[in-house]
Amino acid sequence: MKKVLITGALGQIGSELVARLRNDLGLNNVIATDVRQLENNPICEEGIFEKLDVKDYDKLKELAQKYQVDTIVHLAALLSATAEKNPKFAWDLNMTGLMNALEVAKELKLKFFAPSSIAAYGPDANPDNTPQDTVMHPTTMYGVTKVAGELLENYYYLKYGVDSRSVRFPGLISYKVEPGGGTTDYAVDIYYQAILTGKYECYIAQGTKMDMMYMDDAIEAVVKLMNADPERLIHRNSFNITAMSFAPEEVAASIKKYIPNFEMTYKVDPVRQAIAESWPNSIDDSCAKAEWDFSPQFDLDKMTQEMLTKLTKKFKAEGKI
Ligand code: VAH
Repeated sequence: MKKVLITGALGQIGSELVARLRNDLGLNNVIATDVRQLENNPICEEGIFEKLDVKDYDKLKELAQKYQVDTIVHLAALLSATAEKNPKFAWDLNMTGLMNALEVAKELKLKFFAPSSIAAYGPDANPDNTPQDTVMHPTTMYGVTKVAGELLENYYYLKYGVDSRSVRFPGLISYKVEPGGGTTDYAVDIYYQAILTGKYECYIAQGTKMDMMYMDDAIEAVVKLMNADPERLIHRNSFNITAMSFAPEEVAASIKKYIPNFEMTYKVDPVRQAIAESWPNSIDDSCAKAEWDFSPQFDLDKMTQEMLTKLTKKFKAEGKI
């Protein structure tokens, strides 16, 4: 991975992966793309940025050739809650975009990464320590696109030799760019509100455990997998990875260690609660550890300290507190 084109560069993962790769590979070796362009945004202004709708195959191929990239990291997709509001559009964007990116990777002989998610599992998979290889019967459109995406990436590897790699991300927590339209977003919102208002009304019910990870561990996982020895990879698309599994009351308790007066209340959103309940409580990531040495560094309290410290600094700089 020496020169990379990233789609969805303005998203929660993309914005941090662009920053990391610009640092690791150099500004001229990262081509950040997104369907929108933002004013005063470092992703758009501190390196190479191109507007790109991933449903436009010709433009995607033109950019990959123009910049002579050796890798495509395809992140552009709708997340779970948004996809449930418009499932047909979600299928169209998620699958047309993925197919276009894989086709360009095939034609230009590029390395390829696109994320899957714990959403690829459904309610009939064992919910605790869910195995890497098991039944995959998701009941959300987002999950359907993730399972289909895994199968498509494996197909392009087996039939065309595309070096495609993928991880099943858990919920990702970060302070730089807020996620949009996810089910696990509560685990980000709670930190924002803990500092801004001292309370949070959670839309996910107490006791609802989901796998989660701090963004630094997620970014490190992508870089590590993409640089891993291909001879060691048995699974490819897509590796389970996780750092922790918690329910809302557990992240609230972690916050209270640093903000004792923090108050948590609940107003469950039935749609996102149903999505959350269809996903595992915890997944088994032993294959990622065995095949490419995945090793997360943040547990819940270390993440809470980091989030509260960095968000306090961010809000003070923005004059919000
Ligand atoms: C979502 N954050 O909530 C994403 C993720 C495992 C959850 O795929 O849709």
